[in-house]
Amino acid sequence: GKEKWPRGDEKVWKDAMRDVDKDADQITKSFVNHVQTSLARQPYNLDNLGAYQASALSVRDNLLVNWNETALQYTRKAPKRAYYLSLEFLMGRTLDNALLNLGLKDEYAGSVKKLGFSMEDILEQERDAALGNGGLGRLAACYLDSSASQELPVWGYGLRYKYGIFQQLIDSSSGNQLEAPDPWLDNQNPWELPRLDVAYEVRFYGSADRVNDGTPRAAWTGGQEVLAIAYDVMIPGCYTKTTNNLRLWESKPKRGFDLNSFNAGNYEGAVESSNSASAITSVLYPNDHTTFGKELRLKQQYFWTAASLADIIRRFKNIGKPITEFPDYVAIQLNDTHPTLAIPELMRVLVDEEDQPWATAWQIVTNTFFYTNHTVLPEALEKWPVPLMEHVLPRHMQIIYDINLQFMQAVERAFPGDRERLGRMSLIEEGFPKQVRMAFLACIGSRKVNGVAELHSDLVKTTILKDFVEFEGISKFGNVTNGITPRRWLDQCNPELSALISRTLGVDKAVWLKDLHRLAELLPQTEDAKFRAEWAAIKQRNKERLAHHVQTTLGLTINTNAMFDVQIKRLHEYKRQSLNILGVIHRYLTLKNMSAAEKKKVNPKVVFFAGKAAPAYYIAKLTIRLIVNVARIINEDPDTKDLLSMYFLPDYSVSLAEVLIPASDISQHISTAGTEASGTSNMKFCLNGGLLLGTVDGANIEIAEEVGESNVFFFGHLTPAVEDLRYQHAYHPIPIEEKCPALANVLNTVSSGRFGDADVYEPLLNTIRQDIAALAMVDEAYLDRDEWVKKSIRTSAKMGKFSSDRAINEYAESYWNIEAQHIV
Ligand code: HBZ
Repeated sequence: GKEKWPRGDEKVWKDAMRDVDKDADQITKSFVNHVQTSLARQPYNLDNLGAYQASALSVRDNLLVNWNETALQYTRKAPKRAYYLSLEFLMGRTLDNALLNLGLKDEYAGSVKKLGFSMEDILEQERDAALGNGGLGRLAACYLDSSASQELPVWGYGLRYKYGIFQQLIDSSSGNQLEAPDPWLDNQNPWELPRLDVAYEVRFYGSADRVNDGTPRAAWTGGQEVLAIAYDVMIPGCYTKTTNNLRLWESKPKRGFDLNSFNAGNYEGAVESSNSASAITSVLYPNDHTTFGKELRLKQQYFWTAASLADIIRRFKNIGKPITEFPDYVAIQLNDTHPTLAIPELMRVLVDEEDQPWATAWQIVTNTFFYTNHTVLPEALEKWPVPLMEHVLPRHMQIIYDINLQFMQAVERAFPGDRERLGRMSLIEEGFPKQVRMAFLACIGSRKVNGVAELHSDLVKTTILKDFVEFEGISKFGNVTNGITPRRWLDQCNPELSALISRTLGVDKAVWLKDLHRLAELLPQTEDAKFRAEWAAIKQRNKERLAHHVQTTLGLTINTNAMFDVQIKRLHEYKRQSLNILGVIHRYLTLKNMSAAEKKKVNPKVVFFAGKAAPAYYIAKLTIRLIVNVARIINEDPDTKDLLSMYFLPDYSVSLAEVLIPASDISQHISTAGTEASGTSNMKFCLNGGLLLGTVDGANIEIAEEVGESNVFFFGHLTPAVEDLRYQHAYHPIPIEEKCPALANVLNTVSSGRFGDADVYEPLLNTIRQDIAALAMVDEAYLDRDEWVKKSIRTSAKMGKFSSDRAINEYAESYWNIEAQHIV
């Protein structure tokens, strides 16, 4: 039928527009006001996107009050603050989170309903802020949420990329991944406040000349100067006034264009420098766990660290304390080595601009920074070629050489004559070209260093930073096991489960969402059949919600009576999606050989994959292609399709995760032992009552410790065994036909070309080991549904440890030495 305009109750619209009804609720008034004034639109042509924008602007007004108050009180009280420097913040959507944190979700839902809209439709309009690749970027977002919720004075600093992580498309004929840009700012972003008044100049190239006046000073001149402009994003805490800030920098040319070239008629030359300045923050690099040594990436890193430090120093100076007290007021957390240039940059500012002696400056630096390592994979450790550094950042290269000289002398004093050790520990790796080892610089320039799960932190201490532990002492090296925010990853993504938990615990969600250990009070309920039925019914409805989403977005019909088996993460060899896919093929071939009677005993299963491959990562892209093409055959096969199907959901994102995670019965975290530093989606699945199929790696180990080994499905080697196999050449493979004929059959089937491309997939077939048995155990366990639901409840109930509130409090207390500030 024809749509009626305005939507909703005409009188409500009119009263709010004319402001005649003085009692009309504030939310409705502010929504309507934004429609008229901010958006300059009329009620009769307002669509869902407009309604989203009006809601966002109205919610933003609420946040701004708290945000201003928070900033004011931090300035007045001048407590020590912490700054989280991260090149990535994978925030996802904001509106729902802001509404829940403000406690206004029901009120807003009521208002927009009267005006003819549904909150659900409005929420769907928002584009994800996808300024990150994966776990590292999402962790930064969870930590901002927890900092504000714990009332901690923590600000984030990052880059305002014009384009976030690429959009992933799957080519329908080949099954290959295609990449498209993510123009996330095209619809305007109501959540950011441009601060054109907050701007810093950042220099590149030029030359650095020592002053030679008996001080260590140098003058850095010439080259290119660009402007960093601040954009602020409000970070509300959960049920608190505290609203922190995430400051993102945009690069701009210092002048519109070069007047000399312009006047000489060289118009292209005139805009060239302007384009090169804007290019710095144009796009997020889509590589995780590889480094490319690209000049633009180096410029991003320096641009961001220089602007952030200048801003932090200016704020510190407003307190009026001597610069030597900097570390008493400022802690800076380095999220991986990406911001390591902040170390030589602070040295440069202290020595060249503040005229501090070298030793004083180094003392300040090493009491200010903290470094978190997120990987021990050698290919992921950042190294910058010395010639590139000398070209782009000549003064910083001098400073790094000076730091290294002093450092090498100290190592020599501690281990006289140990030349090999000096070579191993030098900040400069010999070779053609020489390279700067950023993890070593981050380590020696920081107060403390930590890994992100117990096993990973042990590996950091015993492998990549072993020499540094011997030199600097073990107490500098710690662990902070990662966490996730239960606000987004339970309350927001699984509202029914959240409501059941609140009812069962007999408290408002505000209580347990900020004290997640209280979930343990659910444990006695495992024996209550009625509770189990409710728990299982919610899982079922979440599966139907996912199926509905896939139906409407992809047009695919999913069997919701099946077990949902989910693996969603970046595509990477070490994460072994290949192992999962081969397990699926094995199941397919087994089903093909079964009699009708045998098939009756099999529980149906749907396997979901999602994740992006770095655009230049050949094997990762090949894995996607294999998944898509195997799915095509399996999902069409009348012999098996009721019992097994498989889907690759394109364009994985935070928003898609919010639909997938609550729907999972079992999820796969099957990295080679010792390679996945922590993993964080493993925590999200378990919090939502999904069981875990995993290897003895990362945070899987600590999850198993909490929930009990009988509630998780573990398989594979332990880390030391993997290390032995890999490094002591102790691995003598037994022919696969002898060890496992069924597996041999799987491998042979892929090689045979049954799914196309006979030999293209060969490189993939090497990683498969022995998860077939673990999959069989999962199937068997799922047959006893009552026991399965008990495992599900026990898992969720024991996830208290993995709240990012716990993690952020560990950083605040044991690392940054900052205190909560209650905003009144
Ligand atoms: O950080 C991940 C780890 O792989 C994962 O185990 C851990 O849970 C998570 C949070 O600590 N690391 C990443 O996500 N790393 C990156 O995304 C990355 C991005 C750019 C790089 C290197 C790595 O240059």
